Amino acid sequence: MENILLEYPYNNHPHIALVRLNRPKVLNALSTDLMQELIDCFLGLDKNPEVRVIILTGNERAFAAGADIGQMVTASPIDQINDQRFRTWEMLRLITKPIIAAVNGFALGGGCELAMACDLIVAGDDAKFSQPEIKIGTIPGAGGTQRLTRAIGKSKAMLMVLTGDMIDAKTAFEWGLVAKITPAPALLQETFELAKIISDRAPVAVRLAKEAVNKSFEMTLKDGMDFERRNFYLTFSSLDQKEGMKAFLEKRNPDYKGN
Ligand code: CO8
Repeated sequence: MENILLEYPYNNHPHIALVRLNRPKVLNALSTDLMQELIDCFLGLDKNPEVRVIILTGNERAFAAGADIGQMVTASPIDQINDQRFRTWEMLRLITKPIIAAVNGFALGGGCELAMACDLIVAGDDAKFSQPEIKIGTIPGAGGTQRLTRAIGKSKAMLMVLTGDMIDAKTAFEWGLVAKITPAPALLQETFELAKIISDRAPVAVRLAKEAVNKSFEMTLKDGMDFERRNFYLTFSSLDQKEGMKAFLEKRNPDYKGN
């Protein structure tokens, strides 16, 4: 892999992997190759039964400053269809394990969209988010008009998408785009602490919960409630559900095996 770095186990933790976007010279611009490496890496981690939580990060200066403008400047619509660059983005939805985006610096355009495609965002207090495509004559193409609107509401999404201007981490937190803010130097440590908490939870239930929350974006309330109920029932076929409830009654910590 040339464009990303994988640390697994991360901090010697057997259930946590860290994936780092690694094109620092271009502020981690998301080239087609980078996205292909990223999805291949995620699919591998998703298949590994030991991995329970994935952290995706960039560097201090940038999470990612967008799709690679150099690759798009002369592209025709047909070029974009032929190189299937959106296929890799679509495949992010296949990952069943939780992915936490740990964002320092710029998360712009495709970078903001990539962070939003993760399950939750933790931001350093220096993080900056925007959908700046309008400033370069185009519009968001990987969820910026859809996920952002669902996260922060129509009026604020319009403000960001129509002006292209950045918002800071505090604003992103207040608007509900970001789950948690940390001092920038502590971002990875605090995200790791959060990942540890999630990795201590019953892995099958975590995956079913992630799936159900994501369905809320795609279903009516009634269909979503039905879907949730089925996943709820499904947890009762796992040994971890028995272990979790028994451990509670026996006043001890559960020992989840992921089955
Ligand atoms: N693509 C390619 N190169 C980039 C990108 C980018 N998105 N962002 C920064 N770079 C490069 C710069 O060209 C520069 O390279 P060089 O040193 O060779 O000149 C280097 O990174 C450092 O950048 P700057 O010198 O500009 O650094 P500054 O601190 O002055 O500015 C900014 C930082 C504000 C982040 C500025 O670089 C910027 O505005 N970048 C572009 C942001 C942007 O417009 N992003 C949206 C891109 S379009 C998009 O994401 C659409 C997504 C659609 C879905 C995906 C489909 C595949």
